[in-house]
Amino acid sequence: MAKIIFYNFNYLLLVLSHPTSCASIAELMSVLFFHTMRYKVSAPKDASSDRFVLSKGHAAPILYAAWAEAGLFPVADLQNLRKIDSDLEGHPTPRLNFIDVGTGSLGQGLSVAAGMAYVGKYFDKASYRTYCLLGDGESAEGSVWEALHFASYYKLDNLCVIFDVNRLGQSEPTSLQHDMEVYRKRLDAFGFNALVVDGHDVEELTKAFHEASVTKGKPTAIIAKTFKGRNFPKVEDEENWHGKPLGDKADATIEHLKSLIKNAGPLQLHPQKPLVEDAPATNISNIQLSSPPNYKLGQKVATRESYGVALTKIAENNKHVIALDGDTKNSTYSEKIKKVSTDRYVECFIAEQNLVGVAIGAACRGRTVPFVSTFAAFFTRAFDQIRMGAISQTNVNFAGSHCGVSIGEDGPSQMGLEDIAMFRTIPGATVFYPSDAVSCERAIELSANTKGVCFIRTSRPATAVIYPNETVFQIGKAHVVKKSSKDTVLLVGAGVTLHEALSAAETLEKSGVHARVLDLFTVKPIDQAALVQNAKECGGRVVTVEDHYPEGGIGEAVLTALAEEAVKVKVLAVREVPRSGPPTVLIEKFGIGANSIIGAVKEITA
Ligand SMILES: Cc1ncc(C[n+]2csc(CCOP(=O)(O)OP(=O)(O)O)c2C)c(N)n1
Ligand SMILES: *[C@@H]1O[C@H](CO)[C@@H](O)[C@H](O)[C@H]1NC(C)=O
Ligand SMILES: *[C@@H]1O[C@H](CO)[C@@H](O)[C@H](O)[C@H]1NC(C)=O
Ligand SMILES: *[C@@H]1O[C@H](CO)[C@@H](O)[C@H](O)[C@H]1NC(C)=O
Repeated sequence: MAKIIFYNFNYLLLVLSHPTSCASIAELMSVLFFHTMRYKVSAPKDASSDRFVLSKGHAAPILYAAWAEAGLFPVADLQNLRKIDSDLEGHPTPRLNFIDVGTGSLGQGLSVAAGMAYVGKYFDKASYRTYCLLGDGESAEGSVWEALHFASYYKLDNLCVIFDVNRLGQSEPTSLQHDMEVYRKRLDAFGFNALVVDGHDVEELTKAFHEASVTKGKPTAIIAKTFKGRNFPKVEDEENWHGKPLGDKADATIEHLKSLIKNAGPLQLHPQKPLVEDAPATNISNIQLSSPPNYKLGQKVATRESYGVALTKIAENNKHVIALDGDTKNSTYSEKIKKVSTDRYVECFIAEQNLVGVAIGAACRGRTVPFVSTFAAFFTRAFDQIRMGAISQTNVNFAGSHCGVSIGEDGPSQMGLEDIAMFRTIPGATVFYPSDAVSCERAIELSANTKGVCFIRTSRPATAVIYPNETVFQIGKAHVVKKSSKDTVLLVGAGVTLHEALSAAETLEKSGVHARVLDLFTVKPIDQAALVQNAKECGGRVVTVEDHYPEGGIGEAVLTALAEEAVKVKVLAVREVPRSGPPTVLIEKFGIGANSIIGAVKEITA
């Protein structure tokens, strides 16, 4: 076989960015891109093409060089690497038309790849394969092992994981260095077809990738023994070269590499196997509830339960809607989707980082509309994945249940009290906080059709239905749920606290104080116009109340919206670590119940 290493990665790239991390995978990338993988250069994100996730995203230059070599864009463009006006950024992002997800926060790519492979095998039932390349240092991340567990449990034989065992990390050698047998045993124990190969031997690599493609019932792990800075004289396998340009060594290194090139290229996708175009067409636009909300005013329903009802309804309407959960499906009510079909539910077990990564992978190329759920509190441990989801331009919907002290007896470890703040920081995110079953169903429907990260915060206690079935909801549009011409204070709540505000307003009315009550529906984007207008109509007096810590929550969102107005705002929120107890007792004890609201109103109207 012709030696097909491409060293176009291009002399310039040796001077910039992470040359040694690229050099260890030159043969791997050559074999993958010019022998093993099937893809269309004319349509890099074609539904039927093989997927490739470079989990060690800092090796971006070689990935860019591979696509340039394949003919997607001129090799000369590589010279724009890391420039402000170039999409060839320091780490890959979907600003580039050949990138599915952003990588570079290490340890996340394999979860995403596992999500893609799950979709390929069980939803698309198509021939495309998924490849994921990781660093050995990176493999110390726990999320990698969560993903390996998921991939083998679901027998993702269309997934091939490649470990670039180049012995070195950033600041020192990796813990296992070149102990290939330890890697092999671990991957074997995790249920993989574990193959140790010489990562610089092209022929061995092509054979291993072939074996991976014919191995059924389990995923394959190619554990490649490599050398960091391969073929860079006096740099190969040496410490202190991570992420460094070669400086005055560059010219000599380039000359040396040129002398090694056996096939000057350009390389053809040859002998590439033909693409099997068997991924079905998908249509994920205009997803609707299969039937409108059907509740009676005053009926008591928990929003977590109406989440399950709505999920089922949109799943009936569109076969690409799927649900994923981390073993909390009978608490979040995501299990209701199983009534449509058990296949539409993906159990990800108690591994929330992987849960989120799998959902991001499942959403890629518009193959599915994922709804991922767990307790709102547990999404915090996947914040890095969620943050990277924004960079990945993901369209994942997150449903966080069991928010706040209103969950009651289970105590503070189970209470989501930071989740609004967390999701509000995500660029472009939509944060829904429905207060009854009707608005919750509409939130789910809107979420399914809204680009970017969507978060739906649901509550555990059953609360009264306050909206007629036919009420129309829009993102960024608040609803005034109690109002008179004599209002002297505006109460802003959501979820359980909206009901506390309503109850406070009724009590206050008896003593002649009229309070208006506003339901934000979405905390982000927030309905600034409605807040300004209603605050003014209520004499500039506002009380916000939320089942969340004050930092980054509803109060701060309202304060920001009203910052330029002549208003006075009192913020009621949970201000200390709460404890176990009955929900109604906790709501009052931690200062967000009707009595606390009445107290705040008396102070602000005094
Ligand atoms: C979560 C995370 N932690 C730390 C870093 C910083 N970092 C970037 S590359 C690197 C070393 C990676 O070593 P390895 O996975 O072995 O890749 P190599 O460059 O050696 O191929 C580190 C620590 C990061 N990008 N992400
Ligand atoms: C996709 O489905 C929606 C809802 O059924 C429909 O309105 C739309 O026309 C469909 N789009 C295509 C391209 O088929
Ligand atoms: C969830 O289901 C299990 C198994 O049926 C049951 O034991 C458990 O009590 C349920 N949990 C909740 C919160 O409903
Ligand atoms: C909602 O619809 C159901 C069934 O159509 C009906 O029984 C109920 O009264 C309606 N509720 C409201 C608030 O209109």
